[in-house]
Amino acid sequence: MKSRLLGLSLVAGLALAAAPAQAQTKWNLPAAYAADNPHSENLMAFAKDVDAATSGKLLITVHPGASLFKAPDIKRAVATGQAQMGEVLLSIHENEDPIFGLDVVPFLSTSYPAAMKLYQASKATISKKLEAQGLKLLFAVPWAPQGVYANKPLASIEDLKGMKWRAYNVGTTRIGELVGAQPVTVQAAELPQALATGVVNAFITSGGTGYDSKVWESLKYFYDVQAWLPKNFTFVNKAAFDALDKPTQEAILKAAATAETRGWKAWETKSNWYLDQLKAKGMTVEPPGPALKAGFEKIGEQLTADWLKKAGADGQALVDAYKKM
Ligand code: PCA
Repeated sequence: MKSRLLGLSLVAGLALAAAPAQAQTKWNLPAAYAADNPHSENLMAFAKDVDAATSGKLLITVHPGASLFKAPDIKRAVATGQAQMGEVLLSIHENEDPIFGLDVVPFLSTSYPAAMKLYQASKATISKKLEAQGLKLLFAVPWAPQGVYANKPLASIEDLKGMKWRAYNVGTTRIGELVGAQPVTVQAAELPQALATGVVNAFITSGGTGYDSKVWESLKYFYDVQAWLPKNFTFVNKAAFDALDKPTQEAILKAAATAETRGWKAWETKSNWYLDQLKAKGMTVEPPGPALKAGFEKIGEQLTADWLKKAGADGQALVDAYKKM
Protein backbone atom coordinates (compact mmCIF):
# COMPACT_ATOMS: atom_id res chain seq x y z
CA MET A 1 0.00 0.00 0.00
CA LYS A 2 2.68 2.39 1.09
CA SER A 3 4.82 1.72 -1.92
CA ARG A 4 1.79 2.10 -4.21
CA LEU A 5 1.09 5.54 -2.78
CA LEU A 6 4.71 6.44 -3.22
CA GLY A 7 4.51 5.28 -6.80
CA LEU A 8 1.42 7.40 -7.46
CA SER A 9 2.92 10.54 -6.01
CA LEU A 10 6.05 9.93 -8.04
CA VAL A 11 3.96 9.76 -11.20
CA ALA A 12 2.12 12.94 -10.20
CA GLY A 13 5.44 14.65 -9.53
CA LEU A 14 6.79 13.63 -12.90
CA ALA A 15 3.65 14.87 -14.61
CA LEU A 16 4.06 18.26 -12.89
CA ALA A 17 7.70 18.47 -13.87
CA ALA A 18 6.82 17.62 -17.45
CA ALA A 19 4.17 20.37 -17.67
CA PRO A 20 5.57 23.34 -19.59
CA ALA A 21 6.69 26.14 -17.28
CA GLN A 22 4.23 29.02 -17.41
CA ALA A 23 5.29 31.21 -20.30
CA GLN A 24 6.63 34.58 -19.24
CA THR A 25 6.54 37.59 -21.51
CA LYS A 26 9.25 40.19 -20.97
CA TRP A 27 8.67 43.74 -22.09
CA ASN A 28 10.75 46.89 -21.95
CA LEU A 29 9.46 50.32 -21.02
CA PRO A 30 11.95 53.07 -21.87
CA ALA A 31 11.43 56.35 -19.99
CA ALA A 32 13.41 59.57 -19.98
CA TYR A 33 13.49 60.94 -16.46
CA ALA A 34 15.44 60.29 -13.24
CA ALA A 35 14.77 56.99 -11.47
CA ASP A 36 13.52 58.74 -8.32
CA ASN A 37 11.32 61.21 -10.23
CA PRO A 38 7.60 60.61 -9.47
CA HIS A 39 7.01 59.68 -13.13
CA SER A 40 9.58 56.89 -13.03
CA GLU A 41 8.48 55.71 -9.59
CA ASN A 42 4.92 55.57 -10.88
CA LEU A 43 5.99 53.48 -13.88
CA MET A 44 7.81 51.04 -11.62
CA ALA A 45 4.72 50.71 -9.43
CA PHE A 46 2.67 50.15 -12.61
CA ALA A 47 5.04 47.36 -13.72
CA LYS A 48 4.79 45.81 -10.27
CA ASP A 49 0.99 45.90 -10.37
CA VAL A 50 0.96 44.20 -13.78
CA ASP A 51 3.40 41.56 -12.53
CA ALA A 52 1.16 40.83 -9.53
CA ALA A 53 -2.09 40.85 -11.52
CA THR A 54 -0.72 38.43 -14.12
CA SER A 55 1.06 36.20 -11.57
CA GLY A 56 4.37 37.02 -13.20
CA LYS A 57 3.20 36.26 -16.75
CA LEU A 58 4.03 39.76 -17.98
CA LEU A 59 7.25 41.25 -16.71
CA ILE A 60 7.74 44.91 -17.61
CA THR A 61 11.19 46.39 -17.06
CA VAL A 62 11.25 50.18 -16.72
CA HIS A 63 14.40 51.88 -18.06
CA PRO A 64 14.42 55.40 -16.56
CA GLY A 65 16.86 58.22 -17.28
CA ALA A 66 16.81 57.76 -21.07
CA SER A 67 19.03 54.71 -20.53
CA LEU A 68 17.46 52.60 -23.30
CA PHE A 69 16.33 55.30 -25.74
CA LYS A 70 16.77 59.07 -25.65
CA ALA A 71 13.58 61.02 -24.96
CA PRO A 72 12.89 62.03 -28.59
CA ASP A 73 13.39 58.40 -29.78
CA ILE A 74 11.06 56.59 -27.38
CA LYS A 75 7.82 57.09 -29.29
CA ARG A 76 9.23 55.75 -32.53
CA ALA A 77 10.89 52.85 -30.70
CA VAL A 78 7.52 51.74 -29.34
CA ALA A 79 5.68 52.36 -32.61
CA THR A 80 8.19 50.17 -34.47
CA GLY A 81 8.21 47.48 -31.79
CA GLN A 82 11.81 47.97 -30.65
CA ALA A 83 10.26 48.44 -27.23
CA GLN A 84 6.76 47.37 -26.24
CA MET A 85 5.85 50.28 -23.97
CA GLY A 86 7.17 53.77 -23.39
CA GLU A 87 6.68 57.07 -21.62
CA VAL A 88 7.23 60.45 -23.28
CA LEU A 89 6.51 64.10 -22.81
CA LEU A 90 4.06 64.29 -25.69
CA SER A 91 4.79 67.93 -26.56
CA ILE A 92 8.28 66.88 -27.69
CA HIS A 93 6.41 65.67 -30.77
CA GLU A 94 4.40 68.81 -31.49
CA ASN A 95 6.10 69.02 -34.88
CA GLU A 96 4.28 65.83 -35.91
CA ASP A 97 0.90 67.16 -34.86
CA PRO A 98 -0.01 70.48 -33.19
CA ILE A 99 -2.52 68.65 -30.97
CA PHE A 100 0.45 67.01 -29.21
CA GLY A 101 1.31 70.53 -28.02
CA LEU A 102 -2.09 71.43 -26.61
CA ASP A 103 -0.99 71.02 -23.00
CA VAL A 104 1.92 73.45 -23.43
CA VAL A 105 -0.14 76.36 -24.78
CA PRO A 106 0.88 79.02 -22.23
CA PHE A 107 -1.64 79.96 -19.54
CA LEU A 108 -4.40 77.79 -21.02
CA SER A 109 -4.43 75.49 -17.99
CA THR A 110 -2.23 76.36 -15.04
CA SER A 111 -3.43 74.21 -12.14
CA TYR A 112 -3.90 70.48 -11.57
CA PRO A 113 -7.72 70.58 -11.79
CA ALA A 114 -7.51 72.65 -14.98
CA ALA A 115 -4.88 70.30 -16.41
CA MET A 116 -7.18 67.37 -15.67
CA LYS A 117 -10.01 69.10 -17.52
CA LEU A 118 -7.78 69.77 -20.49
CA TYR A 119 -6.75 66.12 -20.46
CA GLN A 120 -10.37 64.95 -20.37
CA ALA A 121 -11.26 67.33 -23.19
CA SER A 122 -8.42 66.10 -25.40
CA LYS A 123 -7.92 62.46 -24.42
CA ALA A 124 -10.11 60.87 -27.10
CA THR A 125 -8.51 62.94 -29.88
CA ILE A 126 -4.95 62.30 -28.71
CA SER A 127 -5.66 58.64 -28.20
CA LYS A 128 -6.97 58.38 -31.79
CA LYS A 129 -3.89 60.12 -33.17
CA LEU A 130 -1.59 57.78 -31.26
CA GLU A 131 -3.60 54.81 -32.45
CA ALA A 132 -3.02 55.88 -36.05
CA GLN A 133 0.71 55.63 -35.26
CA GLY A 134 0.32 52.09 -33.90
CA LEU A 135 0.24 53.15 -30.25
CA LYS A 136 -2.36 52.52 -27.60
CA LEU A 137 -2.58 55.21 -24.92
CA LEU A 138 -2.47 53.79 -21.40
CA PHE A 139 -2.30 56.85 -19.15
CA ALA A 140 -1.03 60.40 -18.82
CA VAL A 141 0.46 62.21 -15.82
CA PRO A 142 1.34 65.91 -15.53
CA TRP A 143 4.47 67.64 -14.35
CA ALA A 144 4.29 70.50 -11.89
CA PRO A 145 3.46 74.04 -13.12
CA GLN A 146 6.30 75.49 -15.15
CA GLY A 147 8.45 78.32 -13.82
CA VAL A 148 11.62 80.08 -14.89
CA TYR A 149 15.11 79.45 -13.55
CA ALA A 150 17.94 81.94 -14.07
CA ASN A 151 21.42 82.74 -12.82
CA LYS A 152 20.43 86.33 -12.03
CA PRO A 153 17.32 88.17 -10.81
CA LEU A 154 14.72 88.75 -13.53
CA ALA A 155 12.70 91.97 -13.30
CA SER A 156 11.29 91.65 -16.82
CA ILE A 157 11.69 89.40 -19.85
CA GLU A 158 14.23 91.92 -21.18
CA ASP A 159 16.61 90.43 -18.64
CA LEU A 160 16.56 87.14 -20.56
CA LYS A 161 18.09 88.73 -23.66
CA GLY A 162 21.23 86.93 -24.75
CA MET A 163 20.94 84.24 -22.10
CA LYS A 164 21.66 80.61 -22.86
CA TRP A 165 18.12 79.32 -22.78
CA ARG A 166 17.53 75.59 -22.41
CA ALA A 167 14.46 74.34 -24.31
CA TYR A 168 12.78 70.92 -24.16
CA ASN A 169 10.22 71.20 -26.96
CA VAL A 170 8.91 73.41 -29.77
CA GLY A 171 7.15 75.91 -27.49
CA THR A 172 10.04 76.45 -25.09
CA THR A 173 12.39 76.99 -28.05
CA ARG A 174 10.01 79.62 -29.41
CA ILE A 175 9.91 81.39 -26.03
CA GLY A 176 13.70 81.54 -26.06
CA GLU A 177 13.58 83.17 -29.50
CA LEU A 178 10.88 85.65 -28.52
CA VAL A 179 12.79 86.88 -25.46
CA GLY A 180 15.95 87.25 -27.53
CA ALA A 181 17.82 84.47 -25.73
CA GLN A 182 19.87 81.72 -27.39
CA PRO A 183 17.70 78.59 -27.26
CA VAL A 184 19.37 75.19 -27.12
CA THR A 185 17.38 71.97 -26.82
CA VAL A 186 18.59 69.79 -23.97
CA GLN A 187 16.54 66.87 -22.72
CA ALA A 188 16.21 66.45 -18.95
CA ALA A 189 18.66 63.54 -18.77
CA GLU A 190 21.42 65.83 -20.06
CA LEU A 191 20.40 68.93 -18.12
CA PRO A 192 22.69 68.40 -15.09
CA GLN A 193 25.67 68.20 -17.44
CA ALA A 194 24.53 71.27 -19.44
CA LEU A 195 24.22 73.24 -16.20
CA ALA A 196 27.54 72.09 -14.82
CA THR A 197 29.36 73.06 -18.01
CA GLY A 198 27.57 76.39 -18.38
CA VAL A 199 25.93 75.46 -21.69
CA VAL A 200 22.69 76.91 -20.29
CA ASN A 201 21.91 79.53 -17.66
CA ALA A 202 18.15 79.99 -17.90
CA PHE A 203 15.14 77.80 -18.66
CA ILE A 204 11.52 77.04 -17.94
CA THR A 205 10.48 73.77 -16.29
CA SER A 206 9.02 72.32 -13.09
CA GLY A 207 10.34 72.38 -9.56
CA GLY A 208 10.76 68.63 -10.04
CA THR A 209 13.19 68.86 -12.95
CA GLY A 210 15.10 71.64 -11.20
CA TYR A 211 15.44 69.37 -8.20
CA ASP A 212 16.44 66.35 -10.31
CA SER A 213 19.13 68.49 -11.96
CA LYS A 214 20.49 69.93 -8.68
CA VAL A 215 19.88 73.31 -10.28
CA TRP A 216 20.97 75.18 -7.11
CA GLU A 217 24.56 74.24 -7.85
CA SER A 218 24.50 76.65 -10.82
CA LEU A 219 21.43 78.91 -10.71
CA LYS A 220 19.98 80.86 -7.80
CA TYR A 221 16.58 82.17 -8.95
CA PHE A 222 13.26 80.51 -9.62
CA TYR A 223 10.16 82.46 -10.69
CA ASP A 224 6.96 80.51 -10.21
CA VAL A 225 5.28 81.64 -13.42
CA GLN A 226 2.87 78.64 -13.54
CA ALA A 227 2.72 78.86 -17.30
CA TRP A 228 1.38 75.35 -18.05
CA LEU A 229 1.49 71.73 -16.87
CA PRO A 230 2.93 69.48 -19.58
CA LYS A 231 2.11 65.79 -19.46
CA ASN A 232 3.95 62.52 -19.93
CA PHE A 233 2.02 59.90 -21.88
CA THR A 234 2.56 56.17 -21.43
CA PHE A 235 1.59 53.93 -24.31
CA VAL A 236 1.97 50.40 -25.61
CA ASN A 237 2.68 49.07 -29.08
CA LYS A 238 -0.82 48.28 -30.29
CA ALA A 239 0.03 45.05 -32.10
CA ALA A 240 1.89 43.75 -29.04
CA PHE A 241 -1.09 44.61 -26.85
CA ASP A 242 -3.57 42.99 -29.24
CA ALA A 243 -1.52 39.78 -29.25
CA LEU A 244 -1.96 39.33 -25.48
CA ASP A 245 -4.71 37.20 -23.98
CA LYS A 246 -7.75 39.00 -22.58
CA PRO A 247 -6.91 38.65 -18.86
CA THR A 248 -3.43 40.12 -19.44
CA GLN A 249 -4.86 43.01 -21.46
CA GLU A 250 -7.32 43.68 -18.66
CA ALA A 251 -4.57 43.56 -16.06
CA ILE A 252 -2.64 46.23 -18.00
CA LEU A 253 -5.64 48.51 -18.39
CA LYS A 254 -6.54 48.23 -14.72
CA ALA A 255 -2.96 48.94 -13.60
CA ALA A 256 -2.87 51.87 -16.05
CA ALA A 257 -5.99 53.44 -14.54
CA THR A 258 -4.47 53.05 -11.07
CA ALA A 259 -1.18 54.56 -12.27
CA GLU A 260 -2.94 57.58 -13.73
CA THR A 261 -4.70 58.39 -10.45
CA ARG A 262 -1.56 57.69 -8.41
CA GLY A 263 0.62 59.82 -10.72
CA TRP A 264 -1.61 62.91 -10.62
CA LYS A 265 -1.84 62.65 -6.84
CA ALA A 266 1.93 62.22 -6.45
CA TRP A 267 2.67 65.37 -8.42
CA GLU A 268 0.03 67.45 -6.76
CA THR A 269 1.34 66.39 -3.35
CA LYS A 270 4.99 66.92 -4.23
CA SER A 271 4.86 70.25 -6.11
CA ASN A 272 5.31 72.45 -3.05
CA TRP A 273 7.81 70.06 -1.53
CA TYR A 274 10.04 70.60 -4.55
CA LEU A 275 9.87 74.38 -4.21
CA ASP A 276 10.69 74.02 -0.51
CA GLN A 277 13.75 71.97 -1.42
CA LEU A 278 14.94 74.68 -3.83
CA LYS A 279 14.56 77.25 -1.02
CA ALA A 280 16.33 74.99 1.46
CA LYS A 281 19.26 74.80 -0.98
CA GLY A 282 19.52 78.59 -0.86
CA MET A 283 17.60 79.54 -3.99
CA THR A 284 15.33 82.57 -4.22
CA VAL A 285 11.89 81.18 -5.07
CA GLU A 286 9.32 83.87 -5.85
CA PRO A 287 6.25 84.62 -7.90
CA PRO A 288 7.20 86.70 -10.95
CA GLY A 289 7.03 90.46 -10.39
CA PRO A 290 4.39 92.44 -12.34
CA ALA A 291 6.64 93.33 -15.30
CA LEU A 292 8.02 89.80 -15.67
CA LYS A 293 4.53 88.37 -15.40
CA ALA A 294 3.14 90.78 -17.99
CA GLY A 295 6.03 89.92 -20.31
CA PHE A 296 5.36 86.21 -20.13
CA GLU A 297 1.64 86.80 -20.61
CA LYS A 298 2.36 88.72 -23.78
CA ILE A 299 4.56 85.92 -25.06
CA GLY A 300 1.83 83.50 -24.04
CA GLU A 301 -0.66 85.36 -26.23
CA GLN A 302 1.70 85.14 -29.18
CA LEU A 303 2.25 81.41 -28.69
CA THR A 304 -1.47 80.81 -28.27
CA ALA A 305 -2.21 82.63 -31.53
CA ASP A 306 0.55 80.67 -33.31
CA TRP A 307 -0.76 77.39 -31.96
CA LEU A 308 -4.38 78.07 -32.89
CA LYS A 309 -3.26 78.90 -36.39
CA LYS A 310 -1.31 75.63 -36.67
CA ALA A 311 -3.96 73.49 -35.00
CA GLY A 312 -6.87 74.94 -37.00
CA ALA A 313 -10.47 73.94 -36.38
CA ASP A 314 -9.49 70.72 -34.56
CA GLY A 315 -7.43 72.68 -32.08
CA GLN A 316 -10.09 75.32 -31.58
CA ALA A 317 -12.69 72.61 -30.96
CA LEU A 318 -10.57 71.12 -28.16
CA VAL A 319 -9.99 74.52 -26.57
CA ASP A 320 -13.72 75.26 -26.76
CA ALA A 321 -14.61 71.88 -25.24
CA TYR A 322 -12.12 72.49 -22.44
CA LYS A 323 -13.45 75.98 -21.72
CA LYS A 324 -16.99 74.63 -21.45
CA MET A 325 -16.00 72.09 -18.78
N1 PCA B 1 10.28 68.57 -16.84
C1 PCA B 1 10.64 68.11 -18.14
C2 PCA B 1 9.48 68.48 -18.99
C3 PCA B 1 8.63 69.35 -18.20
C4 PCA B 1 9.17 69.29 -16.84
O1 PCA B 1 8.68 69.80 -15.84
C5 PCA B 1 11.86 68.77 -18.67
O2 PCA B 1 12.24 69.83 -18.18
O3 PCA B 1 12.44 68.25 -19.62
